[in-house]
Amino acid sequence: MFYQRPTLSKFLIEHLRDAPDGPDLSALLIDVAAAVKTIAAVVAKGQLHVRGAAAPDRATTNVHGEVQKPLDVLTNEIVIGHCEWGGLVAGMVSEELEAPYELPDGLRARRHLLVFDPLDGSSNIDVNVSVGTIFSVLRHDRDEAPGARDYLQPGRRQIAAGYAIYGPTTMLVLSVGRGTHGFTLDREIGNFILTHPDLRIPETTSEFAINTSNERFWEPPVQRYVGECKEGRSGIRDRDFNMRWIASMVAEVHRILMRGGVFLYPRDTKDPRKPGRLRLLYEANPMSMLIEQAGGRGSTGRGPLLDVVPESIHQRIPVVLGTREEVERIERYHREHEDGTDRPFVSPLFNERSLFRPEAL
Ligand code: AFP
Repeated sequence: MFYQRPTLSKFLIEHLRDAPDGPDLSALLIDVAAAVKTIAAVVAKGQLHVRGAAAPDRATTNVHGEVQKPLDVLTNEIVIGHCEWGGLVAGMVSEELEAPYELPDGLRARRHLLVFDPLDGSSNIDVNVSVGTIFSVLRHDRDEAPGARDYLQPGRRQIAAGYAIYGPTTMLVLSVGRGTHGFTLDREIGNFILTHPDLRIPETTSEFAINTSNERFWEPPVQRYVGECKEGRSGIRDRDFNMRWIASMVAEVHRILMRGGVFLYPRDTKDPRKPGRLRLLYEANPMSMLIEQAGGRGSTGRGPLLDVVPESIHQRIPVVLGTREEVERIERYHREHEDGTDRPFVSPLFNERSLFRPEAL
């Protein structure tokens, strides 16, 4: 019967029964879920929420120099408020805070570090498009309070990762290292119900997601891959592709977990100081863990994302993730470009049948 489907709490008790620190990790993830429920209620109110309303005169900027929306600030406070009191975390890193958040001594515990982006895709808030919260849990094995260096662990060391997506339904998708599982918020009983156990990404896909307005800044391997997808059945891929771009990483990753696909936010020359737009610790790493636990692959384009050793807590990184065979093809294109064996993509405008042949110009 419907009321017998596992709740998040039951699922965590079963999956973490034998894990080191299992009960504490379960309790921390329940606190994160409580923060997600609060954020879902605030996001659903939109402009009706006193602090949700856009107040341009009170605009602030975050560590990345990006204008913070009131909800960016409020959701950050909500996550910290729900997760600092339980004596389960030693410290936190948030996209919205320049330095790691240090807990008051009485509240600090040894075990876990919580890293999160409280409101991903916030540029979509004003146009009522799905947004999300992304989180990652790392281990902290020292008695002393964590410093920034304690967070600089490769993604392979995550002990849990997940996201909430605030869409037509509010869902929580998470992994504790034994598969990727989806829970739907039943607002009537206020509980997350396991609705998508053991998510598996389909082996093949004909859907890619990238912001094509950056095309002129992409590196050749990415131009080659996307160009071949756009050529569809008239090119070497021999099938037509579909393109999506929601500008909300949580929504893109959710679509990939539900029906396959590949997401790219690659390194580009638009701002040579930035090796990509997305942040390693609280966007790329948790999403890569979820994707790999569901049978996909997360990559920088040149190698596994989860093996990258972070250099700073807000480090940016190129991201290519999704259906394994597509990500491996993109990695192969990067290798072929670097060893000079690639076949640069030539737009159909310049093929032998067109008037735009280079020698004809
Ligand atoms: P915001 O949180 O500032 O809206 O950025 C969202 C994001 O980090 C990620 O969720 C999107 O995939 C990506 O940026 C969208 O970037 P573009 O606006 O350059 O398309």
